[in-house]
Amino acid sequence: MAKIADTLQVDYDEFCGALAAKDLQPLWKINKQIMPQQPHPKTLPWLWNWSTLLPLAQRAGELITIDRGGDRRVLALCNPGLNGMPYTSTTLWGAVQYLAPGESAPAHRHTPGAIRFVMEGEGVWTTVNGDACDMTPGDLVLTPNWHWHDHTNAGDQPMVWFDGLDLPLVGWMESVFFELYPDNLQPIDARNGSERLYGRGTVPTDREEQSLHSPLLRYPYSEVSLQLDAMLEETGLEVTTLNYVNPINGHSALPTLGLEMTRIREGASTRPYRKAGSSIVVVFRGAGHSVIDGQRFDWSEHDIFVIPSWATVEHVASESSDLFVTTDRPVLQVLGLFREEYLEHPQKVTGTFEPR
Ligand code: 1HN
Repeated sequence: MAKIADTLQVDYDEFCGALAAKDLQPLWKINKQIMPQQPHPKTLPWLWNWSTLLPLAQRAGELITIDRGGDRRVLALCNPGLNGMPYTSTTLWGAVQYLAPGESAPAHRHTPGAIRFVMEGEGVWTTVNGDACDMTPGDLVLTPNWHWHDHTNAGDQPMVWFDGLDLPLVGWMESVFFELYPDNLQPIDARNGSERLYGRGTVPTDREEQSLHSPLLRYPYSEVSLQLDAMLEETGLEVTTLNYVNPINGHSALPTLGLEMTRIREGASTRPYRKAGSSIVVVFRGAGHSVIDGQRFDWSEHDIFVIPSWATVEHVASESSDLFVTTDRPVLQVLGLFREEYLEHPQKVTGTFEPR
């Protein structure tokens, strides 16, 4: 802060009061806070155990019906660093959603873009602008911004999936719009239609498909898993990551969300790494732990954890593991804000996270 001569202190204090009264703030008092040398995220590294999430999602299934108004049976993963905001990080919404057999979640659309990543269950589809996308465990379904979407469970077991949205980011930009579909559900005009047209690596030439999002809406785990096997085999490495991309141009499948799957072989670990922007990690398969800024987070199947911006992270798999990761990376990249680095030395573990 600028030095003030003692004799002027009284004048200076009065001046600061005058500024505040006129809704002004002097940069010299706040510059350290608003312009730190590197990010100081409010987002805390945090973890939600599946053994906690599942019974509460089931209980919600007993207590809350889905009809107009209730809309979606969703439990938001609220980061305790964000003052009660229902957000997982400053930019990302993460939640689990529970849909019982015979239920439908009504059609609507909104400007935040969303993804569904199936954790448990069978017999559900999400209809996205008329295309019914089947959901089985490990599948990714996109609902790009302003696309109509509804969910139907025609099976005989409940389904639980992970919802990832760019909602906090769109909220900070004060650009959230929402609309209910006039009917409960949209008419279905195709089944896995986007996959039949775009899921083969070859793409149709008879249409203008230059949108910001992928025309492919469903990325089945069966294919992803085969590809991860091939990648590990081909490289001889113990860790590999694939990106879910738009098959036309190779860009991220959604413009605001980075979507990845990392497979780590049993006993292997990742190098210490940090990047600008936050990540939500869904442990789809396996067990292990991650060290995030010196704190150890133990995880097993279907646990979900969040990595804040610029936090150093190392993953260690005690079993062969698949980590599904949602990030804000494409936003940072397109704005020229993305940074990443690998660190030379493993972190010292200074504590272990105790889940609530
Ligand atoms: C939403 O529309 C869904 O469509 C899930 O399943 C989670 C969280 C916030 C706002 C809208 C869905 C949501 C959401």
